[in-house]
Amino acid sequence: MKKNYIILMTGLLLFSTLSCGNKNKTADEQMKKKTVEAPDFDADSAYQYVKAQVDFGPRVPNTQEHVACGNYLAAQLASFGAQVTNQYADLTAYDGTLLKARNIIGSYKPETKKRIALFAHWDTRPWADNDPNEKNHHTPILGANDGASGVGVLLEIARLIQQQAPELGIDLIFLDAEDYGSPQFYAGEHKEEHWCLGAQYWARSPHVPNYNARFGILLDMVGGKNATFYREDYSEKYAKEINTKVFKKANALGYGRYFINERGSGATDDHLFINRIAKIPTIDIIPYQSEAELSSFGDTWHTINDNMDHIDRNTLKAVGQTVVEVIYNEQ
Ligand code: AHN
Ligand code: ZN
Repeated sequence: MKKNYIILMTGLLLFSTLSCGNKNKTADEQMKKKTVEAPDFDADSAYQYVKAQVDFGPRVPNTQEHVACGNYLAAQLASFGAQVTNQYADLTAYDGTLLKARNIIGSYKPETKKRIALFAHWDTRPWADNDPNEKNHHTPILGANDGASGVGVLLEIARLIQQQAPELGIDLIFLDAEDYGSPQFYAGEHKEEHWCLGAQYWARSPHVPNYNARFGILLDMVGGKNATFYREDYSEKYAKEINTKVFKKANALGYGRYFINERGSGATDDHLFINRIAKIPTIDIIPYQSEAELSSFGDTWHTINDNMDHIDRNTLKAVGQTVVEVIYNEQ
């Protein structure tokens, strides 16, 4: 009896102490804030959306597979209740090739000013130029991880948003022509501007004039087995607080073996141009594997092995659930 009384008193004391910092909020409002329950990210569903893209074959700009997959993605977003914007653009590649590019945007609560932008690239690389076998260097990759994984996670998030809307407006932005950067066998000059052409275009002319978002999250190669994500260096430079928010949340959810809360190296990726040009603080969730033999992005990166055999639902879940919890907890 006495013991229970002590526990009760301690509880009351703790409650009143915690309450002090929030004098303007009623207890009800505070309870409400704590119980924002984020929906459950279904990794099997996300996996199917990854596979559906890979089933089209490589999605290289200026090919019919690319057109077909673009149509599929726009139709999926529409079926999940998003307002879809197709942003078509003729973009010039490193070698002068004109790319018929298409950024595909799915917007929720488009009238709301408080927004979060989630990005992934949907095109795939025309060359497996990092393959151990030189014979494969001119073969297009399937891009199960490099491209499809991020988009698959975002399609699953679209499905969840239709069932239960988060408070903020959300834009799911599928960027094109990320991976047309000059191949390793190209004898000319290699520049970072050769990459991320769709992102550069969107950052200069967003789908909505004067578009802004509180922050952005880019997902790139988020489906690899035993992937480890570090605090990518450009993300740290431009959006440190977002990195902190995401890595804290991932670790609280028990995904600490995927999200290592340490500084990683920098990646020339879509978020770099979104930060520099659109000035939206945006992080990149991208793997870093120092021990990998072929690439620090993992052994299948830009090889013909970037296929469904190397996609792991557990990684999709860790990333997907973390992003879901982050976006549903923004007010
Ligand atoms: C480079 O660092 C050159 N590229 C990283 C961006 C990328 C390519 N993501 C997927 N493919
Ligand atoms: Zn790539």
